[in-house]
Amino acid sequence: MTRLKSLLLEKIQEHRPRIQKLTKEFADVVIDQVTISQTIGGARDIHSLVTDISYLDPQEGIRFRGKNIPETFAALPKAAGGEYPTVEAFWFFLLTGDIPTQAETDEVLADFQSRAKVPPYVFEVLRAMPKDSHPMAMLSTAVLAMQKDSIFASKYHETKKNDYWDTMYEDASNLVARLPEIAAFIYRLKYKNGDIIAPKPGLDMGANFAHMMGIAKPYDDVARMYFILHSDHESGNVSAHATHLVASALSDAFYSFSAGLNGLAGPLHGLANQEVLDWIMGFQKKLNGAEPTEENVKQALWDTLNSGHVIPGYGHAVLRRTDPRYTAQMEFCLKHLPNDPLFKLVNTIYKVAPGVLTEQGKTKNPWPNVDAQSGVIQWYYGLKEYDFYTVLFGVGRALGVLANITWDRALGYPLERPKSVTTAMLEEWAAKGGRK
Ligand code: CMX
Repeated sequence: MTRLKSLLLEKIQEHRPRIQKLTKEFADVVIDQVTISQTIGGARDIHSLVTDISYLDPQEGIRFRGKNIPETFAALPKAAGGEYPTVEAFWFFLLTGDIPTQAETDEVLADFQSRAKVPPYVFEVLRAMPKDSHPMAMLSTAVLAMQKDSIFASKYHETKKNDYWDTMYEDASNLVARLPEIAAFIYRLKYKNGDIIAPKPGLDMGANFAHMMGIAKPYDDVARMYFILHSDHESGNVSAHATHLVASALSDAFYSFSAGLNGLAGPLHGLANQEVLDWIMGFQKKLNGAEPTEENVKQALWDTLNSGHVIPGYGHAVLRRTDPRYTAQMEFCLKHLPNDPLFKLVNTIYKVAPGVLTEQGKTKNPWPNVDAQSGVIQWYYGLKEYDFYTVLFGVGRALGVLANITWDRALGYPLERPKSVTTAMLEEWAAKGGRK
């Protein structure tokens, strides 16, 4: 057993009594109440999910295992010659909450390499898809195609509930290890005439992804930063929640993560990174060569709002400030591409959009989220096919959601099944002033 897996088992055994105590001794303690507005309005802010892998504070932003983004980057072992930690080190940290040593990180790298064998039928399935399939549909299909090899599913009847986490961990690790090659394959198949670049043994995930994409340094660091930043945002967002929900039926990691990817592909969630670039391209086309200014950006933002559309990359269901994932990427841009025209335009939008959204008065959060900044970096390094951007988000998101469903099985979290009501019931409770 690897050090990661044995440490994970120790952590699981330590954690189980805490959940057992809460459910046995404190089952009826009330921690929340639900309003009609929350029931109709997408269950916003109802405290009904548990995870210890990340926590999202509306003001502070994300903490992974208790560490904010700068603390996470500072604490984890860096890639050789890189500025960012390896994805392998981060995976160890997400699963266990411990900072791995270099030796432990190297062991994850070796373990991933032994797992990173994408079955040939996945490439056949991808090649058979219509050429104009969206890259997210391709990624989700590739993940689902691998379900037939799920260890969790094949051993389900012979596995005791207490050990479900083990086969889930095996599937989750296999998936994480294979996703970069699948994503790079989709990219090269779709946009580079099928000129596929084979993986290179010995490289960490970020470096190998950059290699398979055919993009030179420092894209290896971009990939590491990008996958880590997009990994987890607690459990209520659509991709995490969809993955968790499907896994709660004891569906395996392939079924569950494919479902999560389908949610990530929506324009209000992960597809927003594509939408941001689409908005910028449309805006630049309208400018017809003129300089972007605060005035013409403001006008374009109002045009978008007045046409009934959202401003992509702005707003958030939980955050009430600039997303620290936006800030982390902005810092990268300030260091590596300070004079890039697209970066400058994104900064101009940042100056203007919060004011426009505040003046419009609808959104609870006028500040940018992760998607407002992420495409600029990809574009700068030559990845201009922006309908691919959500795939990058998906590869990163796998780390968080697959770590979560492994822990879901370890802690025996049950089938998720909220209760629905009818409109007439709500009307009756509204008239009585509550459900009495
Ligand atoms: N532009 C225009 N209107 C916006 C807006 C934006 N960026 N953000 C929110 N609003 C509107 C909502 O559409 C809603 O309008 P209605 O009352 O007409 O339905 C109103 O403001 C209130 O919404 P909210 O409570 O502030 O935000 P929600 O929790 O409902 O939605 C989100 C959150 C992210 C879907 C929304 O802010 C949005 O659509 N943003 C643009 C898309 C985007 O960037 N998504 C990516 C989020 C990060 C990620 O998951 O990747």
